[in-house]
Amino acid sequence: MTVMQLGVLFGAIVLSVLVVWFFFFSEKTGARLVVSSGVQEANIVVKGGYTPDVLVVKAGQPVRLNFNRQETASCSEMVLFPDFNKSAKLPTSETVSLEFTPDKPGEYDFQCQMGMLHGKLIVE
Ligand SMILES: [Cu+2]
Repeated sequence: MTVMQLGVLFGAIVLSVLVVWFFFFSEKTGARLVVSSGVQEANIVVKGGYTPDVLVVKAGQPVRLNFNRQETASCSEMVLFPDFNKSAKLPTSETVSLEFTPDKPGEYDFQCQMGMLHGKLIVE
């Protein structure tokens, strides 16, 4: 192997370690939302649960959550944010956006209408 090949190999190993670390790390701490033009936005897949199910946002900035329900089970056809008085019907295979601005830091649960699926919004 040349020095060049070794360098590439080493780079690839470092990169995969970082990727693995990122996934494990982000799973524990929740997905931090991407801020684009002042709106904190996240795409959430609804399928037997919410993915991601922990969202970390900043207080005082608008949040936009795009729910995409990929199942027909009636359990998940509504999503509720009781603390923000927000709810939405989620038709299968459609993306439904919920927008609100959390102004107080804290932990807020969201759930399906029966309270069987759970997620958490952490406002910092
Ligand atoms: Cu349910």
